[in-house]
Amino acid sequence: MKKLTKLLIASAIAGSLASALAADFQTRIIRFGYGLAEDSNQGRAVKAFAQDLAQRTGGKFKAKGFASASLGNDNQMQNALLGGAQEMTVVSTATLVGIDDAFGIYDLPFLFRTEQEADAVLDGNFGRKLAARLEAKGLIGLVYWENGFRNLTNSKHPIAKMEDMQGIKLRVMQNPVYIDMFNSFGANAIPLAFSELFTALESKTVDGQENPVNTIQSSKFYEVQKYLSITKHVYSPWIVLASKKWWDGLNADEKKALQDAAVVSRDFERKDSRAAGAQALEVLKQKGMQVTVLSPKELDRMQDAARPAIAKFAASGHADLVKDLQAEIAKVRK
Ligand code: TK8
Repeated sequence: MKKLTKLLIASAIAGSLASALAADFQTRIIRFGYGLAEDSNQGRAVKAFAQDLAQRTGGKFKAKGFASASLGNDNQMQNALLGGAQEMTVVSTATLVGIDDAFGIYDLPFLFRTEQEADAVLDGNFGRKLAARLEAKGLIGLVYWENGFRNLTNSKHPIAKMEDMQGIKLRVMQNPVYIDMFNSFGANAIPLAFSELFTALESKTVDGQENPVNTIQSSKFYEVQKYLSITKHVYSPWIVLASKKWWDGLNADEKKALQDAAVVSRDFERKDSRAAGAQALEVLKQKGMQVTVLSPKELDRMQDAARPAIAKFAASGHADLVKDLQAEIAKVRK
């Protein structure tokens, strides 16, 4: 290598090191709680976030993951963030309705057809505007991760059509859109925190639940659920949150490092979740689950049955929001 090139490279490295050093980072411990097992797409992405953040801050920011709702379920963690007792979490957007009921919007059935549509809307104006509403409530919405398309499991019998849901006690998230949707399908919807779900399935307090295949695998629901129905009734996002109380005490460099690491974790998580999701169905079959794929005709019938749930959500002060979202989806579909 020529001397000059060497010199230029050396000074470029020194330059970027200098700017990393010039950035102002305090030593910070970040308690990052989440609901799924450490060995899950959520757990892997929390690790990726912590690693990237440590690198960016010269080791000053230490994010520590707390798996399996050990700091509390989604709602409890949101409250801990509001009070400043916990710095970060990742929760289902559906569980935010207690703080801002507009977050029921993503749970309207059969909105998104592909992950790419969801990415475009969530990362675009619509998703960012909705996340920004949380700031006034005391939460900083950093990025959306993929929970994924939700499917149905139960321990009673195969569900191949809507009528098969009659009388099934089905756990849903603590969110009125889910309760209305599954009641309109004919199931008996029972809201329950995710952290109590395995035990409820095991003790047959509930017969079934609905979640993406990744979660059915990482939460070992195949041990207590025989039948899996591929319905993809909702594309479910997770949202990475920081406590505003804590956030307000950070300087601009620190906030930027968190935002940038969150984006890196988002891209990692979506890729990882999609790769894992492609394998999960085979794994679940090997574990003994019996898989039924619902026909497009049955899914259309479910979509029709759920229309009143959508109308009810729109009528509860969210008509414009529903219109905005439908317009955004139409735009990305073109
Ligand atoms: C994990 C939950 C979970 C969600 C649910 O804490 O509750 O069913 O899908 O991922 O957020």
